Amino acid sequence: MAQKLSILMPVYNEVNTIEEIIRRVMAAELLLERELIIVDDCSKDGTRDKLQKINQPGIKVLFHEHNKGKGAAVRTAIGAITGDFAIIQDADLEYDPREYGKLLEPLLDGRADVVYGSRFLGGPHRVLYFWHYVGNQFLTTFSNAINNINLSDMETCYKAFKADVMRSLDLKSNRFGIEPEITAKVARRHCRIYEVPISYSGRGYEEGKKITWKDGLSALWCIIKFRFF
Ligand SMILES: Nc1nc2c(ncn2[C@@H]2O[C@H](COP(=O)(O)OP(=O)(O)O)[C@@H](O)[C@H]2O)c(=O)[nH]1
Ligand SMILES: [Mg+2]
Repeated sequence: MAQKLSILMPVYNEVNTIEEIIRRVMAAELLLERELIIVDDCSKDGTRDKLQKINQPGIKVLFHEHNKGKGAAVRTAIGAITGDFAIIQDADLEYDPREYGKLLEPLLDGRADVVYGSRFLGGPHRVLYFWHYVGNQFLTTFSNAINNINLSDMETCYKAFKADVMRSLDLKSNRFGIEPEITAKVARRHCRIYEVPISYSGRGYEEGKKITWKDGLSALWCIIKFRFF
């Protein structure tokens, strides 16, 4: 039987991009079968109405009754995985589904248990905020130091897994702590982690970016928490 990729999409207030990202995910060239699992995290901007109308084979839509955060949405999606591999896909247009093939390669040929798509390995990327870059580098370096690994982009959305590995992580974070939590757990289990360069079409705050310095601080706390507690 053909192998399948489960694409996990956490969504919160993405009315301007949701239709286009779904189109791109379903159109991306892929050697595997695919299923798209969308989790609406109680959007209030009309995204929910759009999602309620979806009735397309290969797309599952789940709804949270309250806003719980990206981590919670990813966890809900994990519960619905039926594929052999899984990847996290944000619902904005910052990451490009045409790169799934590249991300899956080390998983499909059996070298890797987990693959991170790195925005900092020379792929084309939009030039954006200095302090985001500094914050990203700091969080990645700190996480590397305490987990003894050498990632270049811990906070990337594009993390691809063998489905069993993803389920076994038993994730607990509800918000953006999900990224340090995944990283600490795959490092502690000595999963074989690969990185591949990806492109990054970052968006500005005027285009709907939501992450702030407070999320950076909470990520810092999560790095410590998931390593030591
Ligand atoms: N900010 C935020 N994003 C959420 C939440 N729940 C799900 N998401 C989704 O998680 C993904 C990452 O968030 P995003 O705001 O794009 O991060 P940013 O691009 O760094 O601002 C997006 O697909 C969001 O729609 C939530 O409670 N808050
Ligand atoms: Mg984003």
